[in-house]
Amino acid sequence: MKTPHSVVAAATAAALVATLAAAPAAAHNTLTAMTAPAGYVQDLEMRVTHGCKGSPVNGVKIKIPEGVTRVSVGMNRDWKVETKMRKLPKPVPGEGGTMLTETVDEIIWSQPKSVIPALGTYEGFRFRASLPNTPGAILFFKTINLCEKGEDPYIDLPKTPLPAVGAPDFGQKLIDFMAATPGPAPYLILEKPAKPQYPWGTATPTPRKAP
Ligand SMILES: [Cu+2]
Repeated sequence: MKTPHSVVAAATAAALVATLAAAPAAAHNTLTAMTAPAGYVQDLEMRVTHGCKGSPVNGVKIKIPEGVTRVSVGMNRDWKVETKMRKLPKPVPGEGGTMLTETVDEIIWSQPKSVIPALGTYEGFRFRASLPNTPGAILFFKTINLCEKGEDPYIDLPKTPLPAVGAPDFGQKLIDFMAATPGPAPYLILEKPAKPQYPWGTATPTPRKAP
């Protein structure tokens, strides 16, 4: 027998499902993982799920948000990949003791071997980046799908800042934002890491002694 509490929970869950089904959020561009540990170098993937009002997708542009550096783009044999750079406000450490003065501003995939059909399938666009060490922050990766006819922009940001991650109304406010605009920018929530990314350290291993 259901307790009143579980009935309420079931009703709430049903209402949430109805909200998500009513909102086209499930069909928008989103990052495959919507959370990541703050400060990690993270593999990311932007998922493109449909074309522009029936027109197939033949290009994708992603704007890299402030604070995200050391971007590299996954090898892709089906698309031409280009990056645009921007100057950093101040240099940040790069690999091997170097300092970086600029970072990727935009990634552009174009000229596919074959287009993404307007409906019925999806494709992931992979890149990798160093995330800022700011647990609780939300990064927005503005993305535009370019189609044979028209474009489908996911560049809208919340009109009022979202409550802090973990606040009681955070989830609802996030759902409201996703439903309130035709093109919400894909987001990534930075979580406090449970452990360092490289708990064993990153020093070069000691070479083995010759036999
Ligand atoms: Cu959509």
